Amino acid sequence: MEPKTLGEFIIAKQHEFPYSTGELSSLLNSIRLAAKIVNHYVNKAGLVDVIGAADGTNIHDEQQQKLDVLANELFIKALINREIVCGIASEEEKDYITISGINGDNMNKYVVLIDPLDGSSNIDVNVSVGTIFSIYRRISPAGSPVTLEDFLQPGYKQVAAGYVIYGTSTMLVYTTGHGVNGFTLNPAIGVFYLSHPNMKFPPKGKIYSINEGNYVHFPMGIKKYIKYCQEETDDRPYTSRYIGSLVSDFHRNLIKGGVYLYPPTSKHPNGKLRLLYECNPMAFLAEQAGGKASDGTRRILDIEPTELHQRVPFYVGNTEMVDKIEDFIQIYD
Ligand code: P6P
Repeated sequence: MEPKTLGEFIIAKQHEFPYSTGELSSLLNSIRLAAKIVNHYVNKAGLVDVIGAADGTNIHDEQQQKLDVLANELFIKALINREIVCGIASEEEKDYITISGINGDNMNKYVVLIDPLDGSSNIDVNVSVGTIFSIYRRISPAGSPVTLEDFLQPGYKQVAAGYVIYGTSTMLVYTTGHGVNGFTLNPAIGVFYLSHPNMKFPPKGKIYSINEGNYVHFPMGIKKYIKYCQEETDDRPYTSRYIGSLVSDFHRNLIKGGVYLYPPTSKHPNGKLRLLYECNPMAFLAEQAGGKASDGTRRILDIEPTELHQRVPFYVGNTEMVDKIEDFIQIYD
């Protein structure tokens, strides 16, 4: 019988995980739980003042915390409680968090990198936001505390990656290297149902997503690509769609076909997006869905990280659209 819920799916696919001792399944289940809790708070964000004025309970206090700080705490708590993770790196934390386990033996095998609430500035205007996660097996010896090297692994060594999108409906989309599957939350009963099995980019993409407000600061190759997208030909102009929330723009492009670009700008000469907990997980998903992710010259998943919060230029989506961007960068930059 085909698995219908995320829980059933994780169990059914457990045999596909390397070292499948059920730990990765349990880790994915902790992310599932945290996603439901964050969803609850994100959906109430607009009501914070009303709720606070009404009863001022500690929920209000929690609600008053910035939602991304709250999301960070909720995911970290969910991950720590499962005794599987030896370290966590987060967009919200300057340094990585060491988790030595209940008996302090540092025997847990996985590290998780997370952007707990990407695009959170959109919450005030009721635009969808997301959580992005990336999972590796530690490379330092079990029994010793997690090290920075455990987090600075190239993206091709990820064992799982995914995102939660808190939109008109809440979805969890993830891969363990065997394709991409999307699950939609039924909030009435708190269950994620398999709604988008085996997600793939459509063969042709027609959407380009970029903040054209930075146009004057873009490298010449990107300026030329944008004009290429706008040319009147049989398969163009393309459609420009930019939400300002990576998870939302990526998710739409995955379903409809398109490419997301965050090039170098004057404010972010290395690009704005973070390699470890934004670009690598989205790149893993993109490749598993038949797409491509590049920094303009290198495959994102091959980049050897040097810092926890390092930024890279990011182009991700339909393979032939990313190829075209690389061609323009090759010619003009
Ligand atoms: P800009 C959100 O802050 C984010 O990290 C991504 O989710 C989003 O795509 C990008 O930055 C938006 O940046 O400079 O266009 O506002």
